[in-house]
Parts: sequence; C-alpha cells; structure tokens
Amino acid sequence: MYNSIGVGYYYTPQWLSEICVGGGCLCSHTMMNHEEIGRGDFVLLDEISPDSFIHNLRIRFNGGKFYTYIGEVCVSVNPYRTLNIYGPDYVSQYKGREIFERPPHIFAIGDAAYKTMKRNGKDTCIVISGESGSGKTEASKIIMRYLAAVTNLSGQQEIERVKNILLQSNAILETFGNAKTNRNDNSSRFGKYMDIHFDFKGDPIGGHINNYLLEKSRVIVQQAGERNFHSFYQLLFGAPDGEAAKLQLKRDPTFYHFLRQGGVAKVDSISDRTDYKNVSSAFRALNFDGPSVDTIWKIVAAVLHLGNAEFKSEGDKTRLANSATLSTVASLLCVDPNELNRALCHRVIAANGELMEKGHTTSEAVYGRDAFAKALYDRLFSWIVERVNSAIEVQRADRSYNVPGTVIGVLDIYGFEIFDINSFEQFCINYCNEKLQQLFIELVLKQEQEEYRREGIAWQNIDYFNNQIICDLVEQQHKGILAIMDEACLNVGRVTDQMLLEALDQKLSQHKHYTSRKLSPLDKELRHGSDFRIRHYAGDVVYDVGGFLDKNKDTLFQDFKRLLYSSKDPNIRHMWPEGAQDIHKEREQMESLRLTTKRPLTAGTLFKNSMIALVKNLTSKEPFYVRCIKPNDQKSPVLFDEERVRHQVSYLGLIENVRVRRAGFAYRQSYDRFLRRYKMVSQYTWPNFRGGADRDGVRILIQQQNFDEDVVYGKTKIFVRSPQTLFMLEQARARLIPGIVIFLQKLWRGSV
Ligand code: AD9
Ligand code: MG
Repeated sequence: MYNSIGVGYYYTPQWLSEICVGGGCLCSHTMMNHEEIGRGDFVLLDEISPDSFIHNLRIRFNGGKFYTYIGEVCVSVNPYRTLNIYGPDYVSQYKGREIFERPPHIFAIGDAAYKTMKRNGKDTCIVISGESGSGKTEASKIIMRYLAAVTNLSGQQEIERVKNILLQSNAILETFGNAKTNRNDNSSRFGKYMDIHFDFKGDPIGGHINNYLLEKSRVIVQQAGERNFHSFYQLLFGAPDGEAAKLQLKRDPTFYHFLRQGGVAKVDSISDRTDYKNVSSAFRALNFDGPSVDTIWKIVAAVLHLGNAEFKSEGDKTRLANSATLSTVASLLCVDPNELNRALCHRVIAANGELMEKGHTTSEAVYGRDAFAKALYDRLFSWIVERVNSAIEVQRADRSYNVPGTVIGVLDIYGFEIFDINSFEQFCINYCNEKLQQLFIELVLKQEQEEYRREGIAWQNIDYFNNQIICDLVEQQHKGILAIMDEACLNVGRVTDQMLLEALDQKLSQHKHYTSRKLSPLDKELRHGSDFRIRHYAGDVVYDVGGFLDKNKDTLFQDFKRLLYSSKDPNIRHMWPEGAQDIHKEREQMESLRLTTKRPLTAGTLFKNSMIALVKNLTSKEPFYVRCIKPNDQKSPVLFDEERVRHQVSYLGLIENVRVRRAGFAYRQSYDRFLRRYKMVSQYTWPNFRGGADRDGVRILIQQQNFDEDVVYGKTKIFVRSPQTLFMLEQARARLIPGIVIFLQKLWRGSV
C-alpha cells in the first residue's frame, strides 16, 4: 500500500491492516475505520493542505481527541477542560509501548523519550512549544507525572522521595513565577528547562532547573485585566491570621499600589487559599527550613509595603511621606530604617574624585523604589530556584549514583505573545520563541532533508519559511537589535529611548522584518512615534520602545545592594553578595571599567547568551516535540476558532512537517549499530556477520525478513520508512533474547 508523494512515500504494511480488521486494534490512530475521529496521524491524510489539516484537527477536537501525531511529533490542542485520560489505567496502556501501537497521547511522547534514553543510553529532551495559553506547562507536568508513574518498579523509598520533590517543585515555581495574564490565567512569566537525571536502571535520581529571565516588571505594573505574580495573592488570601499580622498585611489587595494596577485580584479558575497550602507543603517536601520560608514571605510582604512608599519634596530634599511604611519594610528586610531611608532618598555618587551623597528628586526616588522592588523579587525568585535545585540535585554521596546516568530534559518556556502594549519583556519572550522555532526547523525540516541528500537518497525538496532572518535581526553581532541597544546603553543618560529608535531605524530600515512609525508614517498599526514592529514568524508585534534602554541596562543603585547585604537575615545577605563590596574599591572598579570600556553584560545580551546555550544543550540531546495549539481565545472547551488555529498551524510549520515526514523515513541508523542490535534475527548475521561489510549484513538481514520494500540503503545508514517495521524487528529481537541469555548461561557453565 504505497501513497506516492514526490519521490518519497509512506508505507503501511499489510500485516497492520490485517491486525486492525481482525479487531483488537493495536494501531487505532493509523487506520481508516476511525474516520469519525479523524486521522490520528496527519501523515495519513489523503491530501496534505491547510484545509485538510484543520478539518482533521477540528473533527478530533469535536470528538474529544486532543492529541494527533505527525510521525513522532505530538500536536496537542488545549481541551480547556479536565480530561479523564491521565490516570493509572492510561499509564499502563502506554508504558513501554511503541508510539504507533496506541491512539495518540502525550504519554507516548514521554515514553518514547524515556525508552530512547534507556535503549541508546543517550540523553533525550522534550521540547514543548506553542503560544501563550496553548497548554505547554500542563503538558510538561503531565509528562513529568508519567515519567514518575512508570519508574521505580522496585519501590525504593529514596526514588519515591526524589519523584515527589521533582513534582512538587512545580508548585513552588508556579507560585513565584506565574501570573494571570489576559491570555492565560496561569501564565509562565519565566522560562524553565528541567533536566531529570536517571540512574543506569532508568529510575529518577534527581534533577536540575535552569530558569530564564523572569518578567520582573510585573512586580510594579500590570496591564488592565492582569495580576501580579500568584505569590502576592496567595500570601494575602491564604496566610493564617498570625502570619498575616506578623507581616503587617491587610487582606485587601486594593490597599497595595503594586496590586491595584490590573484591576483584578480574584480569578475564577484559581483558589489562592488552596494554592498557599499547596506551596507550603511543597516547601516542606523540598526541605525548605522554617527561617527560609519566613524570609521568602517577608520579602514578598516587603515588596507590597514598599509599593506604598510615597515621596514628597521639601525644599530641595525628597522625603518619604509615610514613615510607617519605612519601618515596616525595614523590619521585614531586617535592615536599619535610617539606612533604608537613605537608600530610598539618596544615592552615593563620585564627583570630582570625591564620594558624596546626592539627594533624589521625587521621580528619581519613585524610580529607585520600583527598581528596588523588582530587584528584590527577581533575586528572591533566583534564590528559590537555587534552593529547589539543591533539594533535587543528584546525591553524589551515594556511591551507586556515581555511575554516569542519563538525562531527559523538559523545556517549558513562555509562549509567543502579543499584548496591547508590548515592551522589552515581550521582545525577549518572542525572540526566545524564534530561537525554538529555528531549532525545530534545523532539526526537523532542514537537517532531515540535508541528511537525505548527504546519504545519496532521491529527494524532492520541500520549502518552508526559515526564520533565521528574524533571529539575525535580533541577535546578529554589531547589526542586530540587541547590539544596537547595547551600544546605546554605553551612553545611557545621554541616549534616550527615542534616540535608540532612531538608531534602529537608521540601521534596520532596509530589513524586511522591521518597520517603525518614522519609516512608515501611514501605517495605522504603528500608533505612536515610539513604536516599532517586528514581523515575527508567528505574527507582527508592535513594540513600544519606552523603557527598553533602562530594562536592558538593568542596574540597581549600589546603595540598595549594600543595604541588603547589611541585613540581619542571613538568607537576604546571601542573595546580595555584591553588596559586600567596599565603596572605595567599587569606585576604583568603576573607573577601570570606564577606561577599559568593559561593561557588565546587559539584560538583553545575558538573555541572548542563555538562549544560545539552551539551543546548544537541546541540540546535544535527541529531541521529541510537543506542539501546542490554542483552540480559541475565550478559554472555551467547545469553541474551535478556525482562523486562530489556522494561523498557529501555519506559523508552527506543521504542514511542512507533515510533508517532510510523509515523504521521508521514520527511522535511520548507521549500518554497524543496526547490525549490532538486530543481528540475532537472522542465522546469516548471528552471532557475527562474516560475509562482508556491515551494509551487506544489514541487506541480507532485511531481505530475509521481507522488509526490503520498506527500506532504502544510504551511504552510511539504513533508512526505514514505517515505524512498524522497526517494531517488528524489536519484537523479533525481544522474543530471541531470553533464549540467547539461557544459551550464554549454559555456555558459561560449560553445559554446551
Ligand atoms: V504560557 O506561554 O505559560 O502563558 P502555556 O504554558 O502554554 O501558556 P498552560 O499550560 O498554562 O499554557 O495552559 C493554560 C490553561 O489551559 C491551563 O491553566 C488549563 O486550564 C488549560 N489546559 C491546558 N492543557 C490542559 C490539559 N491537558 N487538560 C486540561 C488544560 N486543561
Ligand atoms: Mg506556561
């Protein structure tokens, strides 16, 4: 049964249809008789077009089927309702099975990543992408729960403990790093990459989290309809009375300036009280000691109080208008109130070779207060991640863990987003999504096709949009937006955001993916003189350049750092080690920095470097993909907004993915490895093939098994079209292994 597409074709072997027709369907997602719920693999569509793709997705969505494959890529549509498909009964259906054996499910991707890691002894990773609210974080948690459910068959207590803390770490990170946005009630406002380490038996023994750029501006301002980070509301609504009194908190969120901006405090889908309880128990599970938990909530409360600090000018001086706030914040941060007052109203500067105190204007003081609040929360978040990491790290003390293990990485990062006003944070988030799309293109679309060419396999090229041009627009050395921004930051004080925009216009006016108001005055979408637009792979986004330089430079007056280092709370001191620096030494250092023109790296450059490192890390592992789709903007379980879905399918490159996959091969392996794994299935290759090169051995083995039609021989590798062939080889191997083991045992005992 050949389905001809260009030069390549996709093959469904006869035996598979026979099994299905005979009932007991092993491969329900691949077969025609499941018409009522569409095709479980887009590769099997009669015609590949956006219309047929959307049609299939819609049928499946309406029929309650939210997962569909493109080969081994899982397309997941957010169901926006609780599904009964993640329990132990489902775990047992997917455990150890091949992807195509069961109907499409995200468990199968988790299992494939796990099985591949174990089988090949190679690190794997699961890259989950899709726009904001499409279901990435939920998918990552489902995968983690699945991996927990299928491991530790021997029931070791320590492994159970590790699994529990890995799962509970999510509650902590979401409390401090997630928030309600207009796109998602539980939106990740930081990027998360988690490595789960496994021992040689395949049991989880620890993990490590890398966090990426928290959207800290949310601490001080939220757009209409949005909230601050969940932590603030959990504390206000969930803390017991005694705790709230100790932190001098009023339960009313509208009392706090930093919680008033978005106009919402309660979210229907969220119970802050319950979440406070959950995060408290997660703290216990991860062994956060009492004083550490106290520090955490004290900082959260201090940020709230700090937001209410107001300033007034008296003559040429600026003073705090509400001294009660000052003493509350000082007591929560365990610092001297006079020193806090000084740091809020003045800063130490070097002038004419002398150090002197300079009073702030009221607007400088408000700016300083906000920067202080953002930095406090940001450092707290990083410190929490550090603590989580020390709780989940692999315990090297145990000898058995010294055996080099393997890793499954799970990437759940903030999705592509467009708001009414998009700032530096959206710019970074969307750039991050460009990088992930580029990785997908590289690995799934480009390398795949290049490999066919390299191996001398006949191939008809499939076109796709390569977003490298947009990655370059942002990250290219000297010419990219980040470089232009960094150059402007060298002259901060003299260069304004408006001047930055002019520099961008000047250098990027010819770029196809960049426009600004000045370059295109009649463009209605660019409403303000401070707007510029990037034509992203996932759509056009208009950014407001206001605040870009400041956020990129990301400095905090040294006075605050010194203040926090003087805290009597050792945890706070630990968070601010650079505050220890002697003020005179710091001046010298500043001077030498000025002379050598070396500057601390900007937020944008740090983010870029972390993205490059992330991509390098993912490239070193065998990737599995979950591509998440948001069915509508109303969070409705019944609405399939065709236009919204069509747009996502298009920019995710899913149609091209189906084309490459359908015309291609499900599996490839070098001849020597292939032969080593399957040589036992043929008497000509077992125990060793002596009749020529590995390639000849593979050819004989394949011919003998009657798989000739399903494979192509490349220069160094064999290419197998359908996963079913591989499945049958695996089964044959599994059937023979016990006999071989018995034979070897007898051989050792000398009884043969
Ligand atoms: V963002 O980029 O962090 O803003 P995500 O992570 O893509 O976004 P998330 O996983 O948070 O989206 O999903 C959004 C909401 O959709 C969840 O809070 C759930 O209410 C809903 N959702 C997503 N996936 C599922 C699911 N498999 N089952 C039930 C789901 N509900
Ligand atoms: Mg998320």
